[in-house]
Amino acid sequence: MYALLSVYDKTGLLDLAKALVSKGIKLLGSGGTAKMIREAGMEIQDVSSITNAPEILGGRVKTLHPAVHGGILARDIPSDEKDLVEQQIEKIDVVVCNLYPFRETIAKPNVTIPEAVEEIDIGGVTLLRAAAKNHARVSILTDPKDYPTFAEKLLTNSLTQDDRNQYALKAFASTASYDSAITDYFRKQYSVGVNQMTLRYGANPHQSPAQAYMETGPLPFKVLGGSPGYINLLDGLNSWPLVKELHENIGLPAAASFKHVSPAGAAVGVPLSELEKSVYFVGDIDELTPLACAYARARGADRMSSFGDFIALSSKVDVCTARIISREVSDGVIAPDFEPEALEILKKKKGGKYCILQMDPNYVPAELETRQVYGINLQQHRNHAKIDYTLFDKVVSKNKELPKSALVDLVVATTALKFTQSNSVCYAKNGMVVGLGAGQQSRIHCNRLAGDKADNWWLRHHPKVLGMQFKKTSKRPEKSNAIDLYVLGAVPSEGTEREQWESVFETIPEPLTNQERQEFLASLKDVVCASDAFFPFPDNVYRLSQSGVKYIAAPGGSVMDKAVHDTADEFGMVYTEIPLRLFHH
Ligand code: 93A
Repeated sequence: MYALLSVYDKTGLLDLAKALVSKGIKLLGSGGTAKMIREAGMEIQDVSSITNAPEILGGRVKTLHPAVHGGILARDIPSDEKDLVEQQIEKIDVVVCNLYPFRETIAKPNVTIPEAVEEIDIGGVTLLRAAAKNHARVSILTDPKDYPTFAEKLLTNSLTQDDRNQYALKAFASTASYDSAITDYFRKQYSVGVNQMTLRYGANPHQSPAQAYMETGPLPFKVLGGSPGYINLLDGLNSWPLVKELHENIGLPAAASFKHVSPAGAAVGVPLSELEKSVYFVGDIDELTPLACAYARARGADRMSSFGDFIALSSKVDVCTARIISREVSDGVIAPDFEPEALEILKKKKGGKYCILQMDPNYVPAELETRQVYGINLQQHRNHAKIDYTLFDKVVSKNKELPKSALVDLVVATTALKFTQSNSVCYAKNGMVVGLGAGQQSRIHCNRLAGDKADNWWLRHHPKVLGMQFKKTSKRPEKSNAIDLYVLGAVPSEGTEREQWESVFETIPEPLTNQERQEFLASLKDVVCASDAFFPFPDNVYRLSQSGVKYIAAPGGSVMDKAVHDTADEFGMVYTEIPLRLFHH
């Protein structure tokens, strides 16, 4: 019986060798390993004595030989036995191997590619793989921590097939992670900007290094301007499929305005009335393209949240859309293509640092997605649920009338939820998100947040808001802020905040009375609401009724489903039960 030992890390080697020898196992070793064991007074043959070939190429070829791999890979079957006899090869039952320190080498400062290359282990990986493949017979030890228990089991004749299975698994994992370290290194050497992109830092400035990369093939986007950060990519890669799916499923260009991996707004290119144009701060633009309509709506829904957004656009960016973007505070944009003049406009933003990503519209991500949390891999099938009109076929309320416009809004709201941090509830109208509650632990809190945002959105259509006289010098964010405080009824009656609020106006607006607010809110009608999971109690329906919601889409499954549906019936609402839960994290 033979054991082959070839280790870079020689920890525990001598004790293990002693155990093997005392069990009557003959030892074979590669150069340095054999030398150490021999010097400790134990008998060991050089690998070259069975290969009849010396180590060559400065050690690059030590154990790569049929006499070694035949001895490891042979099964206990007649044809393999016959081959071994013919070739005069002895079976090897134990392989002990760990690899050249590639990771440690590349971690050193200023290491050169030739230095790194020399640390790529070939023969050792082959030993590990061959022995792991033949674990039905061979024990493969790669972790010095396993030596003592192995020795113990060997000496007490208690080594089992399960032990060999576990050793093999460890060996496979060790070659896999070794290979991924090598791939990671060469991606950074040879494929910067193609397969790999180094990021300034991760979610926070103290989280570095950080990178984006593909396991195989190129990244599906090109950077046309700026340099994306980690959160930009999280936003971009969540908002892109949102607009892509909206465009595909509704047939209109779509836009999304993302902040912290949830939409602040999302919309399809439904034309804007003159009134809507002024609510969304685009009243000065005569002709809006469908894509510009989509972005004006996405950005206009919740201007406070959209400040510094990451934008996704489903079609080629035109000059009109680029002009709207150019005057807003924004971090970046992802789109399938850009008209040359539009690109020039965007490239001038943020002193040339505006992040512009061109997405490959034909890119299809892998079916399985894996992420790591606290060092643990979590894997799932990606959420490939299609959100089109047919999703809303099951109407459980008495009122079953679903006009086309409500269906469009249901697709918008539900698709937005698919890419919103849960829990989430979304109100939509006129092809756009008008209120979105994201990332709340309680559904009713989510719903209230979404409803309050929808109210805020609607109050911004009030004649008193539209008639506001701002100073020419007032900036767009200042106006958004002032309007927000005004419609919320949160403008203080005195003090510095009051003075600051007043300072943006040419003429100080009369306050919006409570009665005016209530009367105007009562005129909000035909709003759609979607929820990423069931409404557990009727309280949610009461909240919906206060913001003009008429159409609901939510999955069923609550013990209170009937009570929830009955409450919707009280308000004459149309309640569609969708067969999908849409949690997203
Ligand atoms: O350069 S190699 O890839 N060529 C080989 O044929 C080979 N066989 C074993 N490196 C090879 N090894 C590695 O040598 C082992 O993985 C181990 O890390 C190291 C042990 O060398 P030594 O016994 O000379 O210290």
